[in-house]
Amino acid sequence: CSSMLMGLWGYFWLIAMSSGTALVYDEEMTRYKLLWVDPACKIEVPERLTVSHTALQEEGLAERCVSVPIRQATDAEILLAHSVEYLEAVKKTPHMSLDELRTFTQQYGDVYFHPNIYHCAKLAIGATLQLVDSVMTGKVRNGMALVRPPGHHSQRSAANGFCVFNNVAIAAHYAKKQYDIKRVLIVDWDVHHGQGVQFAFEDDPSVLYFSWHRYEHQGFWPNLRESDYDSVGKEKGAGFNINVPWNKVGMENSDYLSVFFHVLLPIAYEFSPDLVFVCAGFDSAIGDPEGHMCATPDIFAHLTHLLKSLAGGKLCAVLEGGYNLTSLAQSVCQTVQTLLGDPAPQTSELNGPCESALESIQCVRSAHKPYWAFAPPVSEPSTKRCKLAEKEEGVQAEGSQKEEGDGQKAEEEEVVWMKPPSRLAPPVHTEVALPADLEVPDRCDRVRSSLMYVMFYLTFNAQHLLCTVYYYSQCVCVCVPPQGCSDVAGLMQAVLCLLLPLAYEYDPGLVLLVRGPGSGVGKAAWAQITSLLQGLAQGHTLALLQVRGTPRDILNYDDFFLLYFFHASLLGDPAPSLGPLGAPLPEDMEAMERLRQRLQTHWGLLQNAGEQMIKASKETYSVTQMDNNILENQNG
Ligand code: X5A
Ligand code: ZN
Repeated sequence: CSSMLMGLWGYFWLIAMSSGTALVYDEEMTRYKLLWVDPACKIEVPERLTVSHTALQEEGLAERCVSVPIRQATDAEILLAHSVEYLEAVKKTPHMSLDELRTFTQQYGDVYFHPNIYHCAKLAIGATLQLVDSVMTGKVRNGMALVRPPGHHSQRSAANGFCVFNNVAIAAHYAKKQYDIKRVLIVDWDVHHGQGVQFAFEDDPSVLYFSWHRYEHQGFWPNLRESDYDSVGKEKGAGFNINVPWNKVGMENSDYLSVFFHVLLPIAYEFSPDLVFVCAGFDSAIGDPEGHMCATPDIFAHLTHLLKSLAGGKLCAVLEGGYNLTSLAQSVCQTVQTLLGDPAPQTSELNGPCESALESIQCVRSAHKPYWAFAPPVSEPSTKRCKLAEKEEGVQAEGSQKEEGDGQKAEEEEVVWMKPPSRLAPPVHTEVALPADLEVPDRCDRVRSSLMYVMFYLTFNAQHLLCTVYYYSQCVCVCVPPQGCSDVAGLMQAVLCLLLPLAYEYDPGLVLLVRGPGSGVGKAAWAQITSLLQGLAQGHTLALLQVRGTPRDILNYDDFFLLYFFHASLLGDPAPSLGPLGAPLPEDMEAMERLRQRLQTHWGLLQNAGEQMIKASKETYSVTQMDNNILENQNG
């Protein structure tokens, strides 16, 4: 019996998810540039690609990736997202004179053409499609395409914002057509709104588009009303477009993570995509002359890590913006290193999001409440606030104008930040302690440290273990699913909106994961929790699997499968998708919300609504009074 069961390790290894990370890049895409003077376009330079690729080589990351060749996109592929007229017009650009190119360019916003850009644009799409094929056929698990020109601003019949064709929109159509894919998630973490992607899928419930972007109450480019939080999608696609406007510059790591925990991840888990695209623009990182945000390059390791738990790990990252060459190169490395599976760096000094970010979070959550199973907001969200934002617009526009000016000054002053320290993966990834006569699973080492062995094998007692670990390592995060989460939807809600934010803010040095007998949590959910929590403590995780009876009783099918899921997710295998989640039970929802409210006074990352707005709706202010307060705050 024992040997038959142990043979199963091999069987599981065979059916296990594909491994490897693709890197799709070709120097040819550096061979076009701005040929005239245009302050709006001068930041989009060929070096953006070369510095990113060189950094990947210097960090030894490029050689660890599977190098996938690029190709040109066909007309049919371009037409998946563009009109014939537009394609035919762009086709003429390689033969145009400089003057003709300038005139052609002028009909679009913030973009430039070059005799070789049409060629590069076809390669950028082709590179993205090669990445999709590599991931979907199982040649690799995930990957990144380093491309120029970027894509997310380009529309059906228009170039825009340095973009000629919409690489990711075409790839999403392509993936749905070529492979049996029902749901695609596009996460656009570029600092600009990818309005081209929004327009492409606005009425399509099979593609969920998420974007955060510098907005400043419509004061920032592309200055669209449609970029605000209330553009939730149209008709059948209502609820499948998520816009998070940043109304102030200087957003930090905590603001980005807050939006992931309280907006994107709960919706993404409920949606359950079959494939994830990232519109990976790094102008949302510190030092960027466009974004003026303060999130550091290592945050992209965490954003990537959190997204890897979706769609069974099938993730395609495609470069969009990013104009500070130092910040760009570092951020690309953080992203690729996380795709490769190295533990994410420690995230110190996290706290609650700023007031402006909280307002945005509350607005998005209330706009999407009709479509997704959010916990009821703390207070009835303010139609008041929306009115207020409109009334404020005059004042705000001036305000943002001023900030824009300050921002430009800051750029000249040059922002500085620390280069992320190199991330070292320990030589042994996962050790397993099992009774001596049982074979350890593939790809694991048997625990060698006698301390660990004693802890696991002899005590087998959670209470005792806790004390021991606490004594030896000083930092412990104890993870207990809150009482009452009786279904997987409720459990995941608790993990995403309570456990993760709290754990990230606590910043443990070790994660201890205890699974008692009869925990009621299913195997796939355990795999999810195990994967997600590995973003903490540099991946240092101690999983304790308690089984009934003596250690030898582990030889029953159920425990064996559970052990398999545990060890696979500890090794970094993608957790299996849980499938679309329904709404948690109302009583679980209430219990979680009460807990969240109680804890948010101590843990800022648990907040999901603005201070002022909570006060406002509690005390039923008159609109005039609110206006006064806001004006006072602004003056103060
Ligand atoms: C891809 C991207 C930005 C265009 C900014 C124009 N485009 N002001 O980041
Ligand atoms: Zn951008």
